[in-house]
Amino acid sequence: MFNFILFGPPGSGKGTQSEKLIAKYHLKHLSTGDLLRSEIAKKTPLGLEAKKLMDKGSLVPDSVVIGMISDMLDANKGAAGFLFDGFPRTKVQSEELDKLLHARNSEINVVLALDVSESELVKRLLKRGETSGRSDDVNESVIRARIAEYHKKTSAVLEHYDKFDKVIHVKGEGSIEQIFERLCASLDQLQEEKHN
Ligand code: B4P
Repeated sequence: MFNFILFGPPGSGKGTQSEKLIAKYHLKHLSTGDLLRSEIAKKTPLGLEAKKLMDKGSLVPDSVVIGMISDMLDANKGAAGFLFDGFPRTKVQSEELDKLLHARNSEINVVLALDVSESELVKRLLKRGETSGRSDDVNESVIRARIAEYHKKTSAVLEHYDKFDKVIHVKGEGSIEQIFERLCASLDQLQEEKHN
């Protein structure tokens, strides 16, 4: 099994690159953002609660997303591996993910971290907000709140995986294709090392 986390601040291109990476590497894509938006669209009690937090730029509670990921791991037992997109987003989520994978005789092989400047993040998200219908993208103050939440809580995920020497930084600016090639180069090298 080959599992990795595509990591980065809001708007760094995690969702965009995940679509391309799962097609190439045949992995199961687990995006907590997509799972939450699907709950919102279905107007479930969980979705209605999550929407209030997401609209403010806050993270939803750890227990909610950990439960979702645990269910998805159980529902996809035959997967060749998982691409985690937007999860984990806190130190607690990282520790719980490690436990969930360990219980399934697996682990995170690598964390690919997309590095993008704050001005570029804000520009991309405001642009997406013009067409996406996502309420967390239309307002610059909500976008800035999401970035602040990232610095406060999510950057700890990198420190966690750095301890195990599992983090590779990838330049997340340039064309979508250029960034995809950089990510593939890191993954191909790792998979080659794993097989030797
Ligand atoms: P997510 O759905 O994870 O989304 P994101 O952080 O906004 O974006 P992503 O990095 O995927 O950006 P994208 O590729 O789309 O989170 C949304 C919310 O859900 C969070 O704020 C939080 O409230 C909640 N949530 C999710 N997971 C959670 C968790 N684990 N715990 C707690 N709460 C959680 O790219 C953005 C835009 O840039 C797109 O329009 C794209 O076209 C454009 N773009 C991409 N690459 C580009 C490039 N190279 N050049 C120019 N534009 C580019």
